[in-house]
Amino acid sequence: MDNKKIADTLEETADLMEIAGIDGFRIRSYRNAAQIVASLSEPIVTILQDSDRNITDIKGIGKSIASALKDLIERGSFSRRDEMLEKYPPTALELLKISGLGPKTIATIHHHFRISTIDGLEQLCRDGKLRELPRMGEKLEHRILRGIEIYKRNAGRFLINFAHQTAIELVNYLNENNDSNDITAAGSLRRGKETIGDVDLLVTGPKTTNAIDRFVEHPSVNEILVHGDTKASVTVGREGLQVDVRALETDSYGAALQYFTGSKEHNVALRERAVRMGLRLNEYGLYRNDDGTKIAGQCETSIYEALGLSWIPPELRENTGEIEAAAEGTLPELIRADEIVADLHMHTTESDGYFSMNEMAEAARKKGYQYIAITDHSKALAMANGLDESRLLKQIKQIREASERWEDFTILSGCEVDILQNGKLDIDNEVLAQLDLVIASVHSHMDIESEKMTDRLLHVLENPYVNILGHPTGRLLLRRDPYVYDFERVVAEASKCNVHIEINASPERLDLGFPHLRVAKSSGVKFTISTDAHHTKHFDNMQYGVLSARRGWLTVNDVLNTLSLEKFLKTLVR
Ligand code: DGT
Ligand code: CA
Ligand code: CA
Ligand code: ZN
Repeated sequence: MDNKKIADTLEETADLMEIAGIDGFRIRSYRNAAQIVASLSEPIVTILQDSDRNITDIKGIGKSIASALKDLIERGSFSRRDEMLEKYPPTALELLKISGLGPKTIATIHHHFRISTIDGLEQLCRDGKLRELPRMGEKLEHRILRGIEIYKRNAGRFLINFAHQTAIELVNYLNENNDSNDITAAGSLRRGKETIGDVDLLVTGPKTTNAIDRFVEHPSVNEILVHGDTKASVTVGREGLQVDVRALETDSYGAALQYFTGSKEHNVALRERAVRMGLRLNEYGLYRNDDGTKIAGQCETSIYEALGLSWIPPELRENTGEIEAAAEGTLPELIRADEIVADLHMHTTESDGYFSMNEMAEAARKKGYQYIAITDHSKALAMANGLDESRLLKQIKQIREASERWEDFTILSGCEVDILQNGKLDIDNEVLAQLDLVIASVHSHMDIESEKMTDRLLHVLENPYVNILGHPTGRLLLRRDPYVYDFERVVAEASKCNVHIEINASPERLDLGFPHLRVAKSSGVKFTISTDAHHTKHFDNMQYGVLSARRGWLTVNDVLNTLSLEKFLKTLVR
């Protein structure tokens, strides 16, 4: 068992414990352990087998977790896990993925109806049986049915960070063989799409057959779907993500890369353009129709050029105007990850984060940032231990002091303030006035009518202390649809009164995303890209936020956390 698998198993057990209603502290210890194991650089197995070492020496691993880890490696399970699996079949875990359905409800439903599958639950709601239970009504049935609909619509899709990390692992593994093949990820992953159906790898070079044979032997491969000389298809991990590998001739690599990057809509439009020019485009190259001469194919740029276009960044290839812009030479110069100098949304142990303010700051500084903002939750979010006015004032003081330590790095005091149902904020204006930066976010009452949500958000913009609208549509990818409101009107107003729009880089949100970003950009509003980090490792999610921004055609001028601190602070003046 490798560390990732161990971490997954611990997480899964924690999920089951949650359904079983076991005390939160214990659950947290499993989740913490999962995080620790996942981030270890050395296999747990190696440490366990070394008689001179003790896994309890690892920070955060106590006695009971240590014994669970030992059992897990020896026999593939441990007593807590056995106990949970005896109570709840593994299908119950799937139920946790349904939005609007918490562990407690799942436990109650299981207790009364012995139901622990999605289909069973769907039937139960359709038959109107759930309302027979205390505190459960028609409304909950509808909410669950909607959750199931979203779940089924997204079944078989994966968050980008998971697909991306899987791709990196496989590419590195194939490169270890040193057979000088060239390996690239194409498809939706290369386009930076927020969710991924399957990973498409392309390999070219002298020994592609070796690569394909080696690929299907990777330890995380679950099932081999296809294994030929030039193509293999597998599923990996317990999640079952499909990965395709295709071997290609070097002289048609560019054409293949172009073709398999897609999107399909972009490819169709590009082929039509080729036809109008008396050319033929396919995955092998670009050919003249009259005599069949190949005029491009080895590199992608040459194909676009031969079609009278500048090279189009993959993130734009959705046939939403990029081909026309490439023909006119008006493609935007897209924002790059290395232009980001700050992260402006993060949580610490004061609310629901895993690290202290100082630990977060050190990590951000190490990453090369010039400044950050600490933005813990406010009091309305009680389950995240949100801060009230007096705790916030204390934190502001601590931040000012901590920030003094560095000449080349600044911590701004901020807060992710809750937007109440009536559009008011849950922290007094006198205290907001003391903060460097205020993010206002909706975390509750997301189901209200469009008109009411619009008014609610417009009301937020009237508060002179608000600087940024956090995760502006509230979507949770694969789980929860955006809340509904007059988006165009709200961003137009935000632009007018100098409130900025967040691109939340958490892979579960990527909010704003395409196509909202295009609408927002055309209103002239400015953006910040932030990770909403609850853990130092979440800082790495910035790359996905930048990809989203690129998919929204944003340039460095649209994104404010590319500015020096001095210039950035000026953009906060309302
Ligand atoms: P996904 O996997 O659902 O996240 O999205 P993609 O875009 O990666 O789609 P996938 O894996 O089915 O195919 C990869 C690329 O191959 C796709 O973006 C464009 C190209 N492709 C696949 N099928 C077709 C097709 O029928 N026509 C054209 N023009 N291109 C195709
Ligand atoms: Ca794909
Ligand atoms: Ca595919
Ligand atoms: Zn939030």
